[in-house]
Amino acid sequence: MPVEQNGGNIILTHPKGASAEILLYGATVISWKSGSKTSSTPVERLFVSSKAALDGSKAVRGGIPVVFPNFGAPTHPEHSKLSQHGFARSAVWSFESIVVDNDAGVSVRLTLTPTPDIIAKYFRPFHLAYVVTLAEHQLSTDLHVKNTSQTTSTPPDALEFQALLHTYIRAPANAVLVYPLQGAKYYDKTESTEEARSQSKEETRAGVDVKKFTDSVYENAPGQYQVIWPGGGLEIRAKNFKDVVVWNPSQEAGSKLTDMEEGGWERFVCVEPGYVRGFATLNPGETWIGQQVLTVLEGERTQGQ
Ligand code: TA6
Repeated sequence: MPVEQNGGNIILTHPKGASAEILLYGATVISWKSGSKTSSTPVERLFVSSKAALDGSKAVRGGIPVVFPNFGAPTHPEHSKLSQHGFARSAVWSFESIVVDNDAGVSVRLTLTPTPDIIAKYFRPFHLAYVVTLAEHQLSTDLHVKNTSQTTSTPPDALEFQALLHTYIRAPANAVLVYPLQGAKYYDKTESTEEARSQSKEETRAGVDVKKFTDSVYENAPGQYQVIWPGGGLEIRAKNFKDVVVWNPSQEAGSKLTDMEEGGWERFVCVEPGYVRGFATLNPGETWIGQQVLTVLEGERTQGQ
């Protein structure tokens, strides 16, 4: 059965063995199991903390949380009542439809429109669609944002937002490297003062590691990334997500997260395509689509190998 709904979970199954599981809560992908070109045995590719709440009580610590309309603490006046990373990852989405179901793969579409809880904190009309597509060795997640305002004011009733896919990649944090960020401008959120955090730096490393507490926001990043470690790897291709965040809390910050399993920070790197520096703007009726395509790299030659 390529698509099954089990209560609040959607389970996708590929004819060649890959699978994915999505919580309607937050439209959070909580599992992606895939083989590779060198091994057909499906392996879990995402990290979800064993202490993560999967009952809808709080945002999932792991998988691919959807961040909208603000990244981090709110900075836009319209987002002032919202919590860190916005409401999309903590709202219950609707399973709208099966978009594709064939030998190449399976695709489902989830949607979110303003609920009373959202309206109480955020007044703008919007329509979100999230299309998750499972192929043999690939998982795509596309976020569609539409400004559904019917206002014909001048200036137009613009929707200003940030969006990011907070992807937790299962990988050995002491050995994983992220390419190609050398030369990219970034902001280091681990700096101890706001002044230092707001100063841009230039990435000098060919491969970015996360052997220490890392929380880096790369602006206008390449849009295609290789996340590799001895014996494994993923490629991330991003469209319209002009920035990318690389995060690992290490023990320093990870041990303070109540829903982070002991030592969990040793088993993942977050590489998060997003539009987080500045705000994307949509006039009434306009739609923006941010896409992330994850592809298993095992068995492929990659940078640094
Ligand atoms: O994407 C990195 C980040 O913004 C970090 O600063 C850290 O806060 C992380 O997200 C996790 O945020 P959360 O709200 O899920 O605990």
